[in-house]
Amino acid sequence: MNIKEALRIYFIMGSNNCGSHEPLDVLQQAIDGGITMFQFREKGDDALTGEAKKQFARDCFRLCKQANVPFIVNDDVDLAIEIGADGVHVGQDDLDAGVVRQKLGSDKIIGVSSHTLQESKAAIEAGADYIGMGPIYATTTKLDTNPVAGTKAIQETRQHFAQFPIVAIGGLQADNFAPAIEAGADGISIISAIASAPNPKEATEKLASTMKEVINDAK
Ligand code: 3NM
Repeated sequence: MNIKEALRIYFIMGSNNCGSHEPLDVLQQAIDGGITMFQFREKGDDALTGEAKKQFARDCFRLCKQANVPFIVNDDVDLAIEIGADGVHVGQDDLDAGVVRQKLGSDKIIGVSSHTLQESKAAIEAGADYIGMGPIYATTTKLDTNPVAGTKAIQETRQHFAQFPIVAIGGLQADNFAPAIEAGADGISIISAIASAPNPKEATEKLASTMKEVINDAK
């Protein structure tokens, strides 16, 4: 798998991100609209737990598998191993990437959230396959984010690691993500611009077509 291409339109979702829409329908629409990777992130208020969480993860994984969309689990390494997910994403307060690598083995994808060049270096040394950097803009989707970072940390990480896969996150939408790509990100991670859109498929198509234009312009 080409990780940089998989990061282009990286949709993140949990059952509590979808408003009145049915979460599996939102995911199917996002897949039909052209997402390139999916992260199962069942966290925060009203998140599913136990068997219900596991069943929802399996249902999301099935939709992703049918479409060849890589399926990454946020934080819950045991769940990822149990269902055979393609990888795990961890934050700075979660398990260390090196420990996750030992548990998952060499052929799974590991992503790490990073906010600074220092954190990026540590994640890369620990064996991460990609890093997620943000929040680029203000977001109301995750309440405990770091302060808004803009694109400076991405630029610094890109200067030190010319080829390492980086995805931007936080408040990104079709009309504002270009600066993150211009700063060196390979793609965008999105929750609300897809999950809260009136039409998730159309919203994804718009993100994907804008991404093509931005990448061509950045060349
Ligand atoms: N992590 P939206 S920001 C899950 O900065 C997450 O590390 C962030 O949601 C970070 O696309 C964020 O709706 C939420 O802004 C992204």
